[in-house]
Amino acid sequence: MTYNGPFYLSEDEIHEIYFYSIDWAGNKEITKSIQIKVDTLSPQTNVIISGIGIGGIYRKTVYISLESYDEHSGVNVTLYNLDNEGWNEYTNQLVISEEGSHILQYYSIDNAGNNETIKTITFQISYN
Ligand SMILES: [Ca+2]
Repeated sequence: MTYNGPFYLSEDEIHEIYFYSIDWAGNKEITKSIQIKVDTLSPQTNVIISGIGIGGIYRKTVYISLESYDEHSGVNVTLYNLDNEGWNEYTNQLVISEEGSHILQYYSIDNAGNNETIKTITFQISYN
């Protein structure tokens, strides 16, 4: 194809573009290529909560894992905010043993800068 001006890549995938120029004398430049990743999809984060209890009320320590997945560009970071103490980067399983009601918010950002909508779960720890 002859280049006529800017063009759009809208499909979510890795695009490989090959290009070269030819001068008036017919000399062809070496073919070059660039890779362009298009990613419009937000990541998905799932919460895995484990502990002893039923119906969101736990009798002992609660363990929370956040598993994230992203199509195309991959997950850059997963963030969580436990009991409104502020946003932190998720790296390891969360261990919560303080009695009372808890609220956990979480979401991920992919390598293209797409933010997942913040998700929220609530649970309670009661030793009695
Ligand atoms: Ca994505």
